[in-house]
Amino acid sequence: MTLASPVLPRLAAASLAALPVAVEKPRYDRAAVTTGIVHLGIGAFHRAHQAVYTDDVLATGDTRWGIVGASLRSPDTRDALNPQGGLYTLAVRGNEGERLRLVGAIRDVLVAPESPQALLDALCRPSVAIVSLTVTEKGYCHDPATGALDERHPDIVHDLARPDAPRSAIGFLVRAVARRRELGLKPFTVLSCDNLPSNGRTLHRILSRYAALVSPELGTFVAGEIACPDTMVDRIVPATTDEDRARIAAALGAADAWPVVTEPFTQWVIEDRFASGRPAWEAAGATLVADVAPYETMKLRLLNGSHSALAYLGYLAGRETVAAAMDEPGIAAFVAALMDDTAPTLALPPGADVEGYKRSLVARFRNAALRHRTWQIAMDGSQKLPQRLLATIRDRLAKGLPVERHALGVAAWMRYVTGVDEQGRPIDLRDPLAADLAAAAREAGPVAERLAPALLGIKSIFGEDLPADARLRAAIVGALAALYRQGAAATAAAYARG
Ligand code: CS2
Repeated sequence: MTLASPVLPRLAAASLAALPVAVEKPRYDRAAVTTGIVHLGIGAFHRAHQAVYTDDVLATGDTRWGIVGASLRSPDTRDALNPQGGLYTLAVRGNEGERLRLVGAIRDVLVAPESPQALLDALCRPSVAIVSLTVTEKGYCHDPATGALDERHPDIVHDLARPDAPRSAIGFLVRAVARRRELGLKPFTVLSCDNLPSNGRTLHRILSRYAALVSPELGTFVAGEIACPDTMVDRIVPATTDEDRARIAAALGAADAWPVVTEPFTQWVIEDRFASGRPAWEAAGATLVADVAPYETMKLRLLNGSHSALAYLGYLAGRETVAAAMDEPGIAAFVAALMDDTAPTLALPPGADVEGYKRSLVARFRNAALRHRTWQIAMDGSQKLPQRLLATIRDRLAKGLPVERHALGVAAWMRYVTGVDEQGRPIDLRDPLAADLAAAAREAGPVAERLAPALLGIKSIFGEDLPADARLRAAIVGALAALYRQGAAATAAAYARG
């Protein structure tokens, strides 16, 4: 990690008062804050979303909800944040410029692989009432098509053999649940904040199954006693760049090793089902409801579905960012048409204005102050397609509606995972199934009639039903052939029209 400037002092709690007045600072006594939340996967998204809602709650005077974060892989976030006393800058960028705010909700960051025991100890603190997670889709060690625990996942195999020194979020959670029970502590609520369908229910199923593999009795306890509310989380948070670091350091007059950059929009819908209390996140703008499903489906299919289509088509068309992809008229028209095709599959949340929602998504995608790389969103497609595009395809097939546009989204992913772009340059493919995808692509070659069925045959993505559907197969082969023939920009334009 390179600091923005060797001459500026490092951001620190002691020098908060010296920062420019325009920079918003924590409005509470950080020394009075205690730990109520442990967060697994303390990346940029958590720091731009849940940590900010919690920071607002701390400012209301309820100081029980400080966050201890944990990285399950690398020490980078700990090395950036701990020397700053957990403080970091949130840079909100929209048409009206950039607003800077220092967030103080994070008290400490742990690095799980360096000391699994330190994280287990944190999870077993009596004051901890909530363990939240942003570990990305692949962090659930599940089969994306069915949502079930992948019992052959190397981390799961490892954690079942070494339950005292887990690697996966699942292994840590179940070990901590068991230990708290032995200690007579109240159970924590487990709050998934990832873009999975029915994220809480899915996690509950995975945890219960894993616990049952540890012991049938623990399985029954987890299934019966551990609350995993569903959530819908929404805020666009591109990876921080060195340019962001330099600009923010200059504005602060202090070097922040890892600021986070985001958009003005933020939304959090939470199922109100907590075992041991929760922060009054509604005071910070969150919506607490009895049923998250309609909010989540609308967001996953309209926002994330469009995002993935934009990522693959945009990348193939040589567009580096989402905003640049939206500047390609054919791609922008295609995304609008894709959303029109998605809308009839949604059971809308109460009072939803789907036309307004679609318009707001277009405006958010066009936010050129965010450099959200198409390559970033293209990552881990095998884990994302089922809930973003395939669920919509299933619903449209069941209603007898055409699936050509969603099939183009899938075909663009297929074209992308061949690992070679339209100019013949290699693509840096990141996906837990990268090896399988590359093997399928190598075997089939760049021929739509062979490549489409080869990839469609991957059951953990497409299940048993989709590969067997002749309409879908034909639609994907047709879209893929068009991508090879005329490229992503022209194909998107043609599919937007008809
Ligand atoms: C994006 C999401 O990277 C991705 O896959 O689609 O991270 C998206 O920006 C967020 O879900 C927005 O809430």
